[in-house]
Amino acid sequence: MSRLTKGIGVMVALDMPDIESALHICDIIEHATGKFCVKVGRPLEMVGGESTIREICESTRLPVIYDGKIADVPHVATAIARAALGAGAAGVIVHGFCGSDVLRAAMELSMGDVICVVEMSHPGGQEFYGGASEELAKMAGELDVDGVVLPATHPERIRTLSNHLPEHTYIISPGVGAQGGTAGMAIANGAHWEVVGRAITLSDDPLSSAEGHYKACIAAHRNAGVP
Ligand code: NUP
Repeated sequence: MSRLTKGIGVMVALDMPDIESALHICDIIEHATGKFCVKVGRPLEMVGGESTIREICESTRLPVIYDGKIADVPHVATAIARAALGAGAAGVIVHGFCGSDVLRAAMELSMGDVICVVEMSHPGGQEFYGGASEELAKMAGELDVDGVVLPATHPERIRTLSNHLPEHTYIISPGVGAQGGTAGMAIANGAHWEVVGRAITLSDDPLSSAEGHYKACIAAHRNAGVP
């Protein structure tokens, strides 16, 4: 499976606890106008583990990211990452706070993208990350991870923290819609992929919601003149 690219797009978060609904959303998103990928979260993974990730990957042409928010010692972290990437995921999300050896071990698999959580989007994400995220961003940049997670709920943090990243690192940004982030704001502040879950998957019309979010991202990118 091809890795993610840096261009502007929407990553649709699949957190529903059943495969049929997830496949249905994938089918809709495949036919949407715009640049999209999907993200398999833990609630969906809990349904059938590795075989759920494999089924999603084999059923869609969209790139699939596994959001296990892997947070463990290197040999366990790599076992999880290996399973997800071996099942066809284009990349895995790994917590940065476990340290550089965990990220390095996942990168050494060379099986897909490694995306490092640098700062989280929920209110509690500000309690501890505030003091650590600059260091986490520097570490992610020095390791040259493929991508990082920065919060769409605090777009100004994207602008600040991206200063520590190499030019080619992509930024994915959750928190748009249900968590209060405005569509396009993360992109306007330097993100490349806005992560949108419930605002699309629970919408009465997921297709137009997805296309609307994509259009907002493109418009924000054009207006902001960010690279
Ligand atoms: O900091 C993070 N915040 C966050 O919401 C890091 C994440 N990976 N996510 C994920 O993004 C979360 O697990 C969910 O899959 C998605 C947001 O979904 P929603 O709030 O748009 O429904």
